[in-house]
Amino acid sequence: MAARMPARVRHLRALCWLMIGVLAAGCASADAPTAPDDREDPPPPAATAPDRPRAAEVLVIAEFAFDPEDLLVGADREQRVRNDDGVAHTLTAWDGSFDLRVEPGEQVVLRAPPERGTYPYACSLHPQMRGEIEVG
Ligand SMILES: [Cu+2]
Repeated sequence: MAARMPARVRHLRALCWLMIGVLAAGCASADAPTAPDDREDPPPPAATAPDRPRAAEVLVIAEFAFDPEDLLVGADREQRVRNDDGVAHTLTAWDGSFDLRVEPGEQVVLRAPPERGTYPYACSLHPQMRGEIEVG
């Protein structure tokens, strides 16, 4: 039967099947980007949550960082600061409210400013070392 069809009809039928195939492939590829496997996972909440200032019995300097980086301390209160590194560091407030040097292995007392507020500071010897003291 099919062998007796005119060549033009056979070509038309082949063209139809080809177009159906192309359309199906087009639909499949259009669906691909919305497939669940292609979605990016949302970032973990911890990565976006800013660090809150917290109180600490001792502010520890270790590996060229202040811990906690954001310290909560009462106005005019004494705050112990310990340097676990092998080099000296300072806590130098940007506004000059305090400037404390802590030798390697030493523990000292920092007197918090009497005024409430946020006091950013840095180590004057290693300016990339930064922290904040929240006086509340
Ligand atoms: Cu330092």
